[in-house]
Amino acid sequence: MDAGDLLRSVRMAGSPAGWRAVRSAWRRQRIDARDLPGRGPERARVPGVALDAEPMPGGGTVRFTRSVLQVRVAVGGAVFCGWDGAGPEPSYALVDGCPEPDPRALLEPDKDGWRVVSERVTVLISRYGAVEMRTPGGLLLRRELPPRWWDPAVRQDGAVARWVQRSETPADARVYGLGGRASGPRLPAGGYRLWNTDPGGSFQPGDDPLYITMPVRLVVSDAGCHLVFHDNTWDGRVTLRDGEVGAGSGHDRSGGSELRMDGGPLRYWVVTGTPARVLAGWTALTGRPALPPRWALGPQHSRWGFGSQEEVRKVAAGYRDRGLPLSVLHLDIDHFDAHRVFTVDHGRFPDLPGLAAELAEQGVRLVSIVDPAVHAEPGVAAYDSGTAAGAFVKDARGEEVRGVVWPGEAAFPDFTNPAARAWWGGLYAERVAQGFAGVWHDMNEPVSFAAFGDPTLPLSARHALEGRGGDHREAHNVYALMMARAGYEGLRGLRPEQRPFLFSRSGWVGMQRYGGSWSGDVATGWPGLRASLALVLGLGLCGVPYSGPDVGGFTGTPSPELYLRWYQLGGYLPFFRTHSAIDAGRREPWQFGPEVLEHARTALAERMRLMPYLETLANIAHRTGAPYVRPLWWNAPGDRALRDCSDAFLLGDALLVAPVLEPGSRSRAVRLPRGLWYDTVTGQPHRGPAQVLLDAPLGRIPVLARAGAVLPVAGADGGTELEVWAPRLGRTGGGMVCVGDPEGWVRPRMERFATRWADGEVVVERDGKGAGKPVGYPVRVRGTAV
Ligand code: NBV
Repeated sequence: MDAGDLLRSVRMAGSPAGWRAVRSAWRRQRIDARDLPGRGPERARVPGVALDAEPMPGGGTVRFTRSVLQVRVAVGGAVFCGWDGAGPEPSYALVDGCPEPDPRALLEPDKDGWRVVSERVTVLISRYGAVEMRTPGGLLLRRELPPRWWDPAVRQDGAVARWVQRSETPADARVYGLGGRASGPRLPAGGYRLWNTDPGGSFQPGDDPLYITMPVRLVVSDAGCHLVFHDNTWDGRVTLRDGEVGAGSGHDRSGGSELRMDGGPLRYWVVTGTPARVLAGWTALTGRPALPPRWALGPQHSRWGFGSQEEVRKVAAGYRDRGLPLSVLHLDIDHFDAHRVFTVDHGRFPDLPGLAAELAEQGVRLVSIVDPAVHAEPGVAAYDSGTAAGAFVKDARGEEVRGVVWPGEAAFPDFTNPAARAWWGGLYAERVAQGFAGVWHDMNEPVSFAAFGDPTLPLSARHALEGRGGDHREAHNVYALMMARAGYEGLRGLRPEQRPFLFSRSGWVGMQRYGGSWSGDVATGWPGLRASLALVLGLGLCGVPYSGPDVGGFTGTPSPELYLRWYQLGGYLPFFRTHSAIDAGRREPWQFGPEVLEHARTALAERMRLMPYLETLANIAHRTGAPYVRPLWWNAPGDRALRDCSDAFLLGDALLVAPVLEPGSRSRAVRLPRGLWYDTVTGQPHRGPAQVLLDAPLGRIPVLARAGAVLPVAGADGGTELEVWAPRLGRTGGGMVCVGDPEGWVRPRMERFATRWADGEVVVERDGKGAGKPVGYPVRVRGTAV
């Protein structure tokens, strides 16, 4: 315990809840001191020199004096490398296990070792165990240096080898990803921990780690893009070092990184290609993103502390009376009975099903928070049934592990146990019966309040890990992922005709299979606004495209200007929800004066107009893994200036959104990718690549449309129409429409459209499979010939 911890515990011991947190922290420490295997003496090891190699389908195995490396190219082009006998399975990340090997890729001798040549990537293995990934043209994408291990000198139960691996990337490479990080989306040089963590209170840029960490990096360089994923759920640390492009001297210093893990296998996947190809390959491996129901793309409002059914009704009426669209209201833990999950405080929420039905008539859904911790008190239904199902996490002696969360003393479901998942999924029947249309998973890092130390379960706590058995060191990072699986499968079983709506604060690789996420407790302030964009972009590049911030920030009260700028950004993000803490100010758009209300109304109207486009993007994400919200370099990864740009983004292929992230700004510089871009309000064309200064009055943020874009929007009568932005003279353009089943599973048709100039006019036609058929939508052409 350090001085800070001591202070925290003395402060906390002043209240009953605080005292419980002190006791819980002590308890956690005691259990770990008793049950966690010590590190003991360790011996360092490197692979040594290569002895021989054996080809296998997709690649082969190279044997070194003190280790062995397996390299295997899978169908689709992803490369797997596993050291020390690590294979691709078992894995929490892979959606369908390991894909088949590509039989055309074979290990063969090379001048200083071996190589595996495949369609998308060439893998070179040196005699000392360095592994290079090169483009088919021979350009270096990444070089992994020979790994190092620290093996336990004495074999003892639970003692594990730790490893470290350094890698090099080209000097101009930029790194993105690692889950949800508050600085970015381009990750600055520095250290990043791989341990899902509730930062406590709130966070800002620079706070790290946060709720979702993933050993996933997307690297963009002149040579090309690749994604590297170390399939290991243990705690670890990535250190990034910037490269230096030698100014004219030609001496570049390569960028680099070091990955240090506290245990678990040394195995990784590399996916190469254009950004779109990488995300397609990545989500083929780890699962395509779930398609949210249409209503989840509409405007949403939340608050911790509505406090009563009447208040919820009033908020809905507030929107309705002002003619503001509202799609979802979220109920936080204050609607539970004594903070117990799967219960209702019937005093303050006497008729939730009635409220849900009444709101549904107005087109408003209710979403419920769900926390994993169950009040450990006999007589509490979820506790009794969980105990009977043997679902709770136990310690090494077989005793239930207790923590402290909102309801007090709590037990934690072991979501890595299939039987516990099935039991938990069944509990959602109660939520469905209360009229909730979707769920919001919180506190699932998991959090157990602690006056000192890590606010989570003891590291020695036992987990089923699908029957393999292990402890919290291995299970921690996949706790929320498996809670999402339990919730998703539960909802699917309970309401098979509807697509589940689920979003989760914590998670890991593959969480997109079950739903989305949100920023968590982002601090109210201009830095928080910036962090909320970084999170959405970063998660999207890790395969999780549906997310958004607490609009207005979680804490305190934003200035009217900050609130409005947050609102304007949020309107273009997949998950658009205002939310705040119980002791924070309100977040209804009418709380900030008449001027803000009118501007928020404009933002809402644009959101509603873009609904068909957002639905199309949701379907594209679901089919291809391409996020709705993309960095500016998405179609131009070779443009170095765009790689550092963190203050604007592409919404699909058609729009470029440049939010205002600073107080007092009424204009802002926008870096444009190559091509012609129209200001969507003034219609003025701008040619990229360039940096342009655009007006950003309080009433709007700059949004540009790509010349030639065809996007579906809602027309005045609510029907879908095509908004077409004139291509450059002599050029063509196009777009897609994918609008279908709002809540069910009927797969919508993907309609493609092309646009071109003919006889001085812009014409639009069906393209692809539908070529020759009538367009079928009203068309509105915008932009002038340039
Ligand atoms: O359930 C209360 C809050 C919730 O409003 C917030 O969105 C979560 O991120 N929850 C955290 C727990 C309390 C945080 C102090």
